[in-house]
Amino acid sequence: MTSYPVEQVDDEIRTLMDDMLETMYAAPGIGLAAIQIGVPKRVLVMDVSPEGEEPNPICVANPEILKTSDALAECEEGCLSIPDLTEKVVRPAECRVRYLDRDNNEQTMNCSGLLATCIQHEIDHLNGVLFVDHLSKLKKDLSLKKYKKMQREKMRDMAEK
Ligand code: GNR
Ligand code: NI
Repeated sequence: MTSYPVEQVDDEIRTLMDDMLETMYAAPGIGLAAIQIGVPKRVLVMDVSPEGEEPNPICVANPEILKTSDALAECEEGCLSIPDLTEKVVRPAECRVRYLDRDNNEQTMNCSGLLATCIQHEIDHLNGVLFVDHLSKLKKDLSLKKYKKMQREKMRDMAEK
């Protein structure tokens, strides 16, 4: 259900982070939590740099949200673990996060915009929470129905070919 903290960021964790970045870029996605590749450790990677600009990979272990803004922001979220489904999710617009970087140094990062949305989405994964869990029961039920319908149609399309 919830992922385990790492003791420290050592070569094993750095290799995990590199594997995760490769998987994330290949998907493509803007973030990935270790549990999404079956590793229950509190590790995530992100890159929210716009397409065509310099890549900006961010590697994070043991993230802790220190503070969230009262101001909220709505973002159309998707998740590699729920293919093709997107829904609008409301979250704090800004947050401050403490974490261990790729070199095992403690860092504090102030996040806003897409980065704030993404890091909250990824930290949720470490706690076994998906973006649909932020929807009202009614919206979540509708969303699940929509997802199942899409999956059925995908399977049907595959069978036809
Ligand atoms: O690639 C992703 N895009 C995205 C868009 C809006 C809000 C969150 C995300 S994260 C997602 C990749 C993913 O599932 N990470 O866990
Ligand atoms: Ni996700």
